[in-house]
Amino acid sequence: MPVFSNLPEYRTDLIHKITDLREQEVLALVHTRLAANDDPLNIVEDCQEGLRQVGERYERREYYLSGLIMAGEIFREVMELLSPIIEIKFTGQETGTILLGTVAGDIHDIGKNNLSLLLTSYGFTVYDLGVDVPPQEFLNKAIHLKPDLIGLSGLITSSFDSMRETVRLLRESDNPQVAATPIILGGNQLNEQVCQYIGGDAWVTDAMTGVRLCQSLLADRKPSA
Ligand code: B12
Repeated sequence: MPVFSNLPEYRTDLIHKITDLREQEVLALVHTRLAANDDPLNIVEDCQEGLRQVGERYERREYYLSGLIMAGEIFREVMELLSPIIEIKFTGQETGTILLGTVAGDIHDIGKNNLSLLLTSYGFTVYDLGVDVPPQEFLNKAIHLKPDLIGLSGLITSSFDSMRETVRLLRESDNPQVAATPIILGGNQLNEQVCQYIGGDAWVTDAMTGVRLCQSLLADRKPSA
């Protein structure tokens, strides 16, 4: 996790504007940073930190649910500006396929969509099942598609049990290829202990690390020449 207190002012400025839900100021600042050729991934990272702080205000009851909704909407608008640039800037020739979805009971999809955008830009084929995906649906699609990797997204504590159940079902599949498919977990609330509880192969809290992980897992699976 980056140390945000060490960031330059123009970056903490965006974080604060997101945290304060200043929609128009956020969008103006994003335009300014893009015009100055800033890395779009830095902008995503700053937004993610801003959203995390919105979540903290919600926990402290300084914001209501509407605050979370507003924050999500601001980020969606930011991503509308960033997506075309990310698609051009980040390209790759990966040939792997990944089955992706937000697990049952959880409707958070901003982070999952970011990951999907980056993976697609790098050349991966992404099958996105959407949100609130039951374990059985992951299994059915995995049997049908035989992906190289499976990615489970979950942002709320209760999604850990959905992730665990999904992993169990996949691992116990009669289909040996599906049972052996690496499963990556993603979401801001994850840590090593939670990953072990769920039974995933790896976990990440940001999309770019997720892409690198997918690349290295695929390299491990491909037979060496
Ligand atoms: C926006 C938001 C919402 C929006 C979501 C809109 C949407 N379309 O997604 C709405 C308003 C719908 C919402 C609803 C709720 N929310 Co909410 N929400 C948030 C908030 C503020 C931001 C989440 C976000 O988008 N972050 C930005 C993205 C970019 O980050 P990310 O999701 O972590 O994703 C990154 C990585 O994790 C990774 N990644 C993500 N998925 C995957 C998957 C794979 C395979 C990989 C490799 C990587 C990867 O890549 C992403 C990009 O870098 C968080 C606060 C926080 N700390 O995150 C709370 C938060 C997650 N919500 C919370 C809560 C409590 C709720 C509600 C229960 C509120 C309520 N009373 O109804 C509901 C739950 C609804 C449900 N059943 O799912 C809590 C969860 C607490 C907990 N421990 O369970 C949080 C943490 C806020 C808080 N601090 O209290 N929420």
